[in-house]
Amino acid sequence: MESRRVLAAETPSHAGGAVRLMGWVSRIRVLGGIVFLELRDRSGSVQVVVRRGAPCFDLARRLSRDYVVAVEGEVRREERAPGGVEVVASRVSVLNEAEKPLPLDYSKSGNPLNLRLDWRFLDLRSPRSQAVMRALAEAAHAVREYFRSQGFLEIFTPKIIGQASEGGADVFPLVYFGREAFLAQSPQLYKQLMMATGVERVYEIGVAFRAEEHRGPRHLCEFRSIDYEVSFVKDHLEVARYSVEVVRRAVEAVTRALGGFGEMFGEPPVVPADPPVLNVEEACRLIGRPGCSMTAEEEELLGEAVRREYGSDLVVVTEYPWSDRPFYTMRLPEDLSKTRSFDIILRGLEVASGSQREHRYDVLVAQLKEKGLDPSSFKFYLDHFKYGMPPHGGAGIGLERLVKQILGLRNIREAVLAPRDPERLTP
Ligand code: AMO
Repeated sequence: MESRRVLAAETPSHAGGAVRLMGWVSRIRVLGGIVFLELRDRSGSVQVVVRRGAPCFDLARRLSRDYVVAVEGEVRREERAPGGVEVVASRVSVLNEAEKPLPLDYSKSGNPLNLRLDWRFLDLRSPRSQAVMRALAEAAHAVREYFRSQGFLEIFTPKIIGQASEGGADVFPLVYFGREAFLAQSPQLYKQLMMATGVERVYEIGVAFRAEEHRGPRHLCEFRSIDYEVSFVKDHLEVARYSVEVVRRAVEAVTRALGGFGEMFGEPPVVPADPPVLNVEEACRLIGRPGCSMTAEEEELLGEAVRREYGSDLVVVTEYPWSDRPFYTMRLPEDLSKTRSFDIILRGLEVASGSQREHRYDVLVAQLKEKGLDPSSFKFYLDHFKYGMPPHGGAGIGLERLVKQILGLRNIREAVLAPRDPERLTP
């Protein structure tokens, strides 16, 4: 008997030989004198049969779903079995039991999302939820590869910070040895700080915290943000190109890893290398709402219109009003009411937001004041702009939002291991 563990997906290559498998019982049927087990491990599943007369027959009959077992046996070709082989067991041992019934029948679709999230570890045993976790990992991996290939340095910025980077309202305060501190809403100030060091190109995939009272399907209080910052950019359009490429690479990687989308998810989004770019006014006209402010509903309408008009699921929207953007955003020199900013709308939802930054010290101080912020509390940040800060820009892309949109998930909570929202702090 071979003692090395073989994975379910490897069994066909062991046809005629002996194997040792370990995993979960994902199905069990007792038909006359035969017990059929479906054994699942990280690679997939394989059929195991236990015949009456085998020493482990009585034990196998008493197994139930989600028991953790080890099986030893011989691999036989069997046309009727999934994968074309089955393992005829000579030995079955129970590594751990599972209580019955399971609090969540994860083999069924249509379980309420809240129940799935309450029993997340069970939910994550389902092939669909495992595919979502895989998609997150593949997307993050592809993004890292992309940035590395473009000469970006990966950075690791602090998540406990002294001042709000995106404005005050959405920030989680905490007590830091008797002083007020916050959980970082984004690495914004730190990625800009790196531009003052001469590195020129940085990125981070890190956690970001938002104390937003949103309970809808698009927001989390803790999400993963893909951030980058790049020096010597001409304008926000040049900055946006990196975001488009990030989305393209993520779509490609996820599509490849999931082997197409099959029955689990709809079609992957269509993301051309050169997607449509519209300023806010043009976007509003396209959806027949001149003067609109690109609310979530208007983004959805825009998603549909762009698909119709340009055959693209991605659109870059530019020149958001100064009143809607943070203090660090550069304004259009010819019209100070607008900014050199952009959002990336994928299938009708914002997945990225960025801009060229204001790098001129005096203008930056004036912009802080205009936003009602106190420049003295931003001294550490402002200092970087006094001693040789190059022109630069960057963006933030929400990893969960991106995966939600790529897979066409209804709720962002499906695209995160353990969502944090105003109600949920466990698991
Ligand atoms: P912004 O606040 O628009 O920009 O965030 C950037 C991207 O992060 C994602 N995102 C969220 N995802 C889930 N839940 C949330 N509550 C949430 N909030 C934001 C979205 C969004 O497009 N510092 C700027 C970026 C920059 O200019 O570089 C920023 O944080 O996908």
